[in-house]
Amino acid sequence: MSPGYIPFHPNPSKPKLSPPPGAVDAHCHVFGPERKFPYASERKYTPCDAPKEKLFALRDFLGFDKNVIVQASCHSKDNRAMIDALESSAGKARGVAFVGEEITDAELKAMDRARVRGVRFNFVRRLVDFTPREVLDRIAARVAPLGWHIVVYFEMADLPQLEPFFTSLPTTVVIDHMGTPDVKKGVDHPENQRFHRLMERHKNFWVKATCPERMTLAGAPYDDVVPFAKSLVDKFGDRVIWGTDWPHPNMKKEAPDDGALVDFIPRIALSAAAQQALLVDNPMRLYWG
Ligand code: 0GY
Repeated sequence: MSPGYIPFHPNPSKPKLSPPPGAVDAHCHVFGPERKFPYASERKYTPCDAPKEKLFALRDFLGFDKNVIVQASCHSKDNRAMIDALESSAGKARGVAFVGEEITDAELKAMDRARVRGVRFNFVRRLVDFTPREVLDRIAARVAPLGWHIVVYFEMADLPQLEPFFTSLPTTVVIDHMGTPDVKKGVDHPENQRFHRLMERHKNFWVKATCPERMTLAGAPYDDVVPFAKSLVDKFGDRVIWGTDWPHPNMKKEAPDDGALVDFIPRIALSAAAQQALLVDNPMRLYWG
């Protein structure tokens, strides 16, 4: 583990919310175990192992049915731990990979058979090295015919420079972590409103109402993040998904209680219909359709 790295919560609470049958945790990761799936040499942090068995046990404990497992930067382009988890899930997991353009069409097809449904483009400088846009364009053009989408992770201050590229992508585009707003600026800040306009104008854009624990200044139960997440659910209710982000890499102060994260849901999706869309219908359309 990197010095100061905070492992996931050892003993999360049972959420008060019972998720609807078939609920999907649409953003989580598997890390290692290192002895079987070593971390990438180019990684920017070394996490604690967070293997598939622990993820599936958490899924069951929280009352969820399925997972979308997103490749994280600590495994870089070595997608084996993620794919191994998909293959052990009895159809209850889909994946999002991280690939370079050296990947062959045969490898992409094999990933598709393993139920990978997207690639992630990560623009967060503390996590990854820069990849030229032309390379990303070529990868996008190759995954589009598979029906895959592209997940983008960035910090909201960088949106103006990234937006032309995002809107040129030929696939569905899924935005990680609400576009990572700066909570202290507020929902009505031009930066966040620009992001809402992007979502309004481009119906191929989806968003994850995830990671209040990363953005909050107030801490749990994340009151200061509720308006950000709720406004996305209210406005884009048929293009928003939710996930735990377990095992929560790179937390600065403490590991979040996953039960408390689940109990954030009824504060952002107030009705049973909104929860059904957020947790079941939307992720099912995007990943199991
Ligand atoms: C996340 C967020 C983080 C890490 C990664 O790829 C990654 O390593 O995604 C982060 O540190 O913000 O999505 O879990």
